[in-house]
Amino acid sequence: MASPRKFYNNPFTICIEGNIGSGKTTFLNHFQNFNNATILQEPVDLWRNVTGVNLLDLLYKDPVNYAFLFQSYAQLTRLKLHTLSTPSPYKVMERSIFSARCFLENMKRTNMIRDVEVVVLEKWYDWCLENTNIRADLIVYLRTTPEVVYQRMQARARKEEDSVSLEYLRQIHEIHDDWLYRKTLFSLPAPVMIVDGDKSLEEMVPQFEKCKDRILKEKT
Ligand code: DGT
Repeated sequence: MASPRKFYNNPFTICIEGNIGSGKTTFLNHFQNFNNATILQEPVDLWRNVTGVNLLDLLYKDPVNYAFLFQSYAQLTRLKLHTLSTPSPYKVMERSIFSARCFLENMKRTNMIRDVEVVVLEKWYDWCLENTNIRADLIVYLRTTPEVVYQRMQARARKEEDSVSLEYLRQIHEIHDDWLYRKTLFSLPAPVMIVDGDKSLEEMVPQFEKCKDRILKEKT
């Protein structure tokens, strides 16, 4: 009889962060060849279909009315991934509950969201951090130039992102940089490894190898 599969409640966790279109999904896919890793992509499809309602679309079409709702659902879906047990000792996640704060910060800076909505989301966030098992051991920051990700975003043409401007990508970039590059915004939940996300797909391969080495070093 086959022995029951072991599950890890507290796997070593790597979060891949970066602007919209910075190549997180592609980078994540390199981990398919990394033994013992469970790869968790961002739950964009869940956001696109909340019992038939496309929340991602509503976020961009009508941010004043839907930013809070979107943010609260994104936070929930991310929390579920953080707390998921994995069949392997490494968990590699696209974004994290931490990066949701970058978007919230931008909503605050641009007055897209009411003060009281920010308070509620931050209370949820604090509660989750204190009362659930959210682990992060390494953050990989795919640092990109806003103009480059703007072009990539236009090329992939995700229909919900029609209205996303270069200005918006610049704002999101600055906040990621404040957090992970200048390290002046939020506290860091884990060490940060910076990867040049402007590079081509082929040039990313050695970067990924470096990342693997760093992970093994951090784990020991
Ligand atoms: P990649 O693989 O680097 O190209 O990553 P993307 O662009 O597929 O994934 P991501 O997370 O940067 O963005 C997916 C879409 O969802 C994009 O339109 C931005 C939006 N998004 C993701 N997380 C949040 C969030 O917490 N708040 C808000 N307002 N938007 C978010």
